[in-house]
Amino acid sequence: MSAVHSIDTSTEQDLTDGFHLIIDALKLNGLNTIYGVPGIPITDFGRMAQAEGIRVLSFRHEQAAGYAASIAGYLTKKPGVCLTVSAPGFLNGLTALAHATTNCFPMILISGSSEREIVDLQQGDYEEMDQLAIAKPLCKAAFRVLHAQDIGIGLARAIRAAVSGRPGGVYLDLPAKLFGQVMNAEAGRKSLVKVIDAAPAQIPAPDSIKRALDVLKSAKKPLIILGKGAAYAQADDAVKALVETSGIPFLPMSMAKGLLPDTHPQCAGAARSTVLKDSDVVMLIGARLNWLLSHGKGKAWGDAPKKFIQIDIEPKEMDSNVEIVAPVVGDIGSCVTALLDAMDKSWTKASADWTGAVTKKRDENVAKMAPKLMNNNSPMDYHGALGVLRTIIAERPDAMLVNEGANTLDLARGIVDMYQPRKRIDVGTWGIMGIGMGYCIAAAVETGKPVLAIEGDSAFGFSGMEVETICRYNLPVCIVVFNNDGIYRGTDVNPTGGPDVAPTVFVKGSRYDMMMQAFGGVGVNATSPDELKRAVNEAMDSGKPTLINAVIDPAAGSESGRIGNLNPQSVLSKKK
Ligand SMILES: Cc1ncc(C[n+]2csc(CCOP(=O)(O)OP(=O)(O)O)c2C)c(N)n1
Ligand SMILES: [Mg+2]
Repeated sequence: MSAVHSIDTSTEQDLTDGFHLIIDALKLNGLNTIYGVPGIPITDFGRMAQAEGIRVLSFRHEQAAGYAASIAGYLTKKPGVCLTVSAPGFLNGLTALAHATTNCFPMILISGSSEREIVDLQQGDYEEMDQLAIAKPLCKAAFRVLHAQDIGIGLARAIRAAVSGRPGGVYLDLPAKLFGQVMNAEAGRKSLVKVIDAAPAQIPAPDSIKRALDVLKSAKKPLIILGKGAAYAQADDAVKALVETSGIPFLPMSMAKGLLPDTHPQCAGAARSTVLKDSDVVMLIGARLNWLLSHGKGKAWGDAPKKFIQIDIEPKEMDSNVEIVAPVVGDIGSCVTALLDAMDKSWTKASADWTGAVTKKRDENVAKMAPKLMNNNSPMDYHGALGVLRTIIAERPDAMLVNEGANTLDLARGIVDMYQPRKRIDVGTWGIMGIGMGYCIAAAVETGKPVLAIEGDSAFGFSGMEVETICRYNLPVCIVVFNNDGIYRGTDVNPTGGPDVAPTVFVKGSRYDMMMQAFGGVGVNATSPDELKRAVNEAMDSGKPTLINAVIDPAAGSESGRIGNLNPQSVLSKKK
């Protein structure tokens, strides 16, 4: 037993405990919001944190709380904090921690855990689980604090690990006994650590900048791809200046939309396949050559030889899929600024031949799409409904947009233009369903802006119970459920003719709007684009929690949205 347990309680006013040291350590480091679910052993901790001025947002499921924390990290560059109970609560939060790590969002999952002595002997404690060991392979770092005097340093390590270098998820294991440990208050105060310069600038090597610019100068058809790492960096002015000084067309990845407006003359979003195929030098800024970019090779990239320049904070990212001829390793802000500084006034902008060809293609595609977006069909198709939402975002460019689903995701991404950085938050690197309501809550809490969520009916179901949370905290969230009676389409049939419906099909004619009404929010059933428009505008004006059941033609969608090609195929099933 350590000495801290033997202190005479007559000096109680000079004591502090684990509960308060954790709270003080969080506050000292500006971590003032906790997303979580209460229970043993962290219920009192949540109460005390609230009493001490931390905003403690209680969810209905830890996964949603975890997703909220992860996106809070993305939006603020400070780790989002998720708090859970042991074993099952921890596991529920762990998906979000892994998601944060995969997406490079800073997050700390704090879970209470059971008695170490019993867990380690596997003697069957309440919610027994070796959480630290389980978390380790799924996050960037994992720590356990056993003594009250180590809380300060433990949290400091967690914060640094989460935000420095490539950000990610960190697990912090706090055994039940820690919370009640007492120690001298003065010594406790001194044990706290305020993390200085948690994410230090990482300056790129001058050689790497020169090499990158040499490659860029040699390009006839250059392209810039902006990833969510570039959006995360909050180096918005520098990125804009680099794009505009270079005159190079840019392609925003999903969550980088709005870093420069989608309506920017150099935006090649609507000419994606052309620029991927025809470009000869591609500069990746905070974007990885993963599946979302077809690994930088194959059909999508065409036959013409390509050279890649990559700007990323993580050196291991270089050559991950194809050769990177000019790796630039450093934080996005420092790298982009260094490139700009080295591009003197004589910099020749990308050729008008190339930019003209890209603009022509883009304008053709936009013109082709335009009439589809104006239809007022009932039931709605995706284009009719999204045409309305596109206009609403154009009129309210500072609103946050949350998006998940398959067709609902892919079509919204293509149709709804974004105008400001970090306004679009979505399924991310994994294409994960279930981020929806957690993202809505964190977006509203962290930005104070109104939130519009565009949700597939399946996607919504993963976190739908959190509409109660949204109502409880009276958040300005308007959820539009694209209700096509199922996953991808609501028209599949059971080939056996048996009573079970097909695995992709839900109850027909469901009324998701009534879920919101159950908790005192506004529910609207919208069957035409006109009705949808009215309801969304009303919700965005009022700021009242609103759910709009947007009735979509069950036959309108396609298999897996835009990524049906990723479904495995067998020659056998084709023959049938
Ligand atoms: C956690 C998780 N589980 C399952 C999936 C597989 N999945 C991809 S999209 C999708 C739902 C698509 O249906 P919906 O949200 O209704 O969009 P729609 O295409 O019908 O518009 C599912 C279940 C996933 N991406 N993530
Ligand atoms: Mg659906």
